[in-house]
Amino acid sequence: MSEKKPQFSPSIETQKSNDMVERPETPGQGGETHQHVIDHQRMTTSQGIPVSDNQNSLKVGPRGPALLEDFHFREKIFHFDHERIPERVVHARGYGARGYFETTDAIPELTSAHLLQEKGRKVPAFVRFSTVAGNKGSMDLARDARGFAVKLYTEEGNWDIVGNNIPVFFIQDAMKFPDLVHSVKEAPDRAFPQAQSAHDNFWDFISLMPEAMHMVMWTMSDRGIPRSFRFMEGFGVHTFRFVNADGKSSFVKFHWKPKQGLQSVLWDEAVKINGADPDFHRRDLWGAIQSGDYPEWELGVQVFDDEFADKFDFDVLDATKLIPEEDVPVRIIGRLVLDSVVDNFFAETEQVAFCTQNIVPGIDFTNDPLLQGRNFSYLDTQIKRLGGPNFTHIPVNAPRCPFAHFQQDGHMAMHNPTGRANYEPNSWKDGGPRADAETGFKSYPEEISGEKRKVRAELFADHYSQARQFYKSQTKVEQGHLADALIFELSKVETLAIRERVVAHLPNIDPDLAQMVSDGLGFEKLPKAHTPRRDVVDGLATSDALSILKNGPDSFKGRKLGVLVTDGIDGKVLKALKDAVKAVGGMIEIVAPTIGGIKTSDGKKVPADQKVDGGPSVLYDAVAVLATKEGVKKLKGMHAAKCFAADAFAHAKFIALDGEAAALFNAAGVTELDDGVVQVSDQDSAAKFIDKCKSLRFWDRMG
Ligand code: HDE
Repeated sequence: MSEKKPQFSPSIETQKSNDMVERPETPGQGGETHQHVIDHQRMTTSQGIPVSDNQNSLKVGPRGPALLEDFHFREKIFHFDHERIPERVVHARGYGARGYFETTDAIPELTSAHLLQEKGRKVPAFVRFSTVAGNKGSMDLARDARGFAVKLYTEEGNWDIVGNNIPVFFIQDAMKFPDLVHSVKEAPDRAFPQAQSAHDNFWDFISLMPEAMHMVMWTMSDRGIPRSFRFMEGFGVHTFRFVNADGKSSFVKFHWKPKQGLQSVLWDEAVKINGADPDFHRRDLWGAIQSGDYPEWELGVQVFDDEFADKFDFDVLDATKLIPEEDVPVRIIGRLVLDSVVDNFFAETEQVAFCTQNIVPGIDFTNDPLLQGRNFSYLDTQIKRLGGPNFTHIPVNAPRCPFAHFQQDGHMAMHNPTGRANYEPNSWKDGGPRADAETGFKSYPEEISGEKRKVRAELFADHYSQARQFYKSQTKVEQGHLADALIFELSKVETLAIRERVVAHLPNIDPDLAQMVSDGLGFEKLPKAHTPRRDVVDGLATSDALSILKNGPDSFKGRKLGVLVTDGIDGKVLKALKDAVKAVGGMIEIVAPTIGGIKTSDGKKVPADQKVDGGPSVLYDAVAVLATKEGVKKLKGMHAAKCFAADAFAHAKFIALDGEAAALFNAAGVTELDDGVVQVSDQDSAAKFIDKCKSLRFWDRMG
């Protein structure tokens, strides 16, 4: 066989898109390759050695064997083999973005934190949202709490508020965290189920841990299935301290309030979104930021003193309890804006290392036993994941203010000190940094005494009162969702005794809820209620702040309309809808029988964003169907089109129709249309429809 020419040269398809440039060079011509370098840098190894061929390994002749001396090949494969770092043991699935925080109301009377001394002070921020239970590749719409972790690069160091979208937690003492997490994650023998709590292990654990009942009310409510990261609140959860310049301390709880309003999806939608677009939440955040619709949250603080803490019905150090906003109002002091996506997911989102112990002068911890355990845990996690003590050398974790210390060396040290002084005290002229008793971080000098014992404070034993308050604060629609969620989850539990043990907690929360769930599970009679360790505090005032539906948006801004269209429709109606959505800052996507799009009655081509089976109505906040008689005939033959209509209706969405579209709904089994379905024919009716959509759902349809 001739050795002169290689027998095989792989070709690279050159498909053009906006991101691509034409690459006329033909790679892979073995020894003959003459690599054209057109608008590209010359490829090198990581040692900087120029590469001549990136298609073929070094061989003896075209049919091998391969040679060990191919250092380029060896390095490339070696590096690839080491691309992964351990995923987070919890919150593995997450998505980050950059932005800034700005103080809008200075509070020097409460804290000496430099950032909060003056209105207008602004610092860079990095935020990572996440689910808790699922692995890194799991779907976004799992029923779960969401992580809401914020890193503020302040002038006095990094301040991390590592919170969730739910203001309370499942457990009271960090000692129980590994048990909680083991119970919710895949069972160790079978390695399923993934990213869900609807299984025996989780509910077994919960049924035996009544302290979790309050948080369970939250995760089973619509808070567990947010519409996107942009539409959820964030909470610091624990009680922290503010300390002012005079050393006076107050207690504080942190809240992030989305300017976009709160919004969640229905469970049936969540299940379908997970199939249609498992990246729904990350795609949403990416899309919003890329289109310039920057999501924004207000930072609110609930500040209270010892006197309030002493008279409050619950222990402020107990992370399974919240403080109702009606009791201690939330004062808005700043804004967080996310205005930039990351350059590289791994570099930033994967490597960002949040630590609850990252606080700055003016902020301090309390003795919340969950927080104290966390302060210990996060550093450990970072060392394990990032491989050594120098993770603050990674740009996303590095402070943006000057820093100086005598720590040195270790894996991957990037900035080592210069000069000979690497200890202190020393007498050298350039002797390095010194601690500053005046401005350095000082812990609040709280006086503490007590017996050294493994115990919990007595008030922690109230497990049901706030669960009841939460349930009672929901609208009827939300209460229905919560009951349905419990029924769904417990129906996935195979062991009857576990189902019964969970339901036996519910009468202590609300008898109607207990009965609904018991009936929904087909129990012949309601299991006998567990005896609470402490009497349930009845008559706690309901709190509107706890409901999502009472805190929705006041416009369709940031929401998405999906328009299913067919050939021959009136282009003016489509344009009217586009204009109306645009006018309020919403988004629109065209869904069509083929991705090639359609032609309107006046012959204009309208490209599609989605082929109908790739753009189900669950991906949209509201929908429109514009279809001719012929078009409806075609859609009727497409199962996905009928599902588009049937689901939109079943999910209580607002629906706009033009032409013969009603016939599609008929064919999909929706025989009676209601006030949530409107005809659009011009600018005016389109604008009215979009105005209606600001309530997001036509809940009357759900009875
Ligand atoms: Fe976490 N948690 N956690 N956690 N947590 C982690 O740290 C831990 C808890 C939260 O986007 C880990 O860097 C313990 C409560 C968020 O990177 C780990 C306890 C709340 C994130 C860890 C808790 C949270 C984490 C895993 C019980 C809400 C994601 C990866 C005492 C207030 C941060 C990592 C990100 C991540 C430990 C309880 C929120 C293992 C021991 C309560 C948002 O260190």
